[in-house]
Amino acid sequence: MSRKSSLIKNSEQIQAMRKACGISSQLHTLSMTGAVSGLSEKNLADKLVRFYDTTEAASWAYPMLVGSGKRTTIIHAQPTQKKMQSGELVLIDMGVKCNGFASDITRTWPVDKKFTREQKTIYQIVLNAQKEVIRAAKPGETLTGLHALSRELLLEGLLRHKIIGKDELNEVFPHKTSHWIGRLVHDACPYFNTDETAVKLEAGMVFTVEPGLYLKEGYGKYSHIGIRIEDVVLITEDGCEVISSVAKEIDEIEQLRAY
Ligand SMILES: [Mn+2]
Repeated sequence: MSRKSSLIKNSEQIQAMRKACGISSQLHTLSMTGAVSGLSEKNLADKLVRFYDTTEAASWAYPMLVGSGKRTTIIHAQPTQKKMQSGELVLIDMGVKCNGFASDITRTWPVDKKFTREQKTIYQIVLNAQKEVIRAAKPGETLTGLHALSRELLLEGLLRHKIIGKDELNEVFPHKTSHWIGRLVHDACPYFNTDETAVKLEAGMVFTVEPGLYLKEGYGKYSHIGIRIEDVVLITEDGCEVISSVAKEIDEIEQLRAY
């Protein structure tokens, strides 16, 4: 099979990815419902494992990440015994596999019923970038181009709120916006052609859109806020379709948190 042909998924493969995304979406939605204050990250992960056992998922696509409080600023935080506390955020990056195909979804939500004002500000910057990138994803575009758009929007939002200087984006957004996804969560498909131009998006290609901001120490009232929002996107003939389906607007998340 050529490198290009594994980039473009057939209808059976897309069906498998829809199923994996559907189950993972249900798991994420479940994670957001119910009180978690005082539970550990591990307790929350265990709750998801129990629900996973009742689904038709074949396996996890990768080890689940659960970070709370300042651990949301760690890009790959494995769940620990740390207790989730009022005022903190929880970041969960989790996906299952079905019929050999992976999903990869991230959501960030408050331990409490509502986001704080500072959390909302950062969340809205990330969400805006994520939605704008999805709006721009269509045949002929490239992941390189979408990443540039994502960076531009994150920087503009942070500068508007005077949270970082214009040269500081790499410190708070140290990863790419997208990766291919398929049989593997990070599908080993090429990002560049042999002539070094970026691979152009075509109908049937599937990738993630996952901008994030990770504010560690030194950002004043915005310190210790880490937010990533990740969905799985399928390129269609004239645009794209988000095949993961979990609440991501602030009011939708707060409704789920209103246990
Ligand atoms: Mn990912």
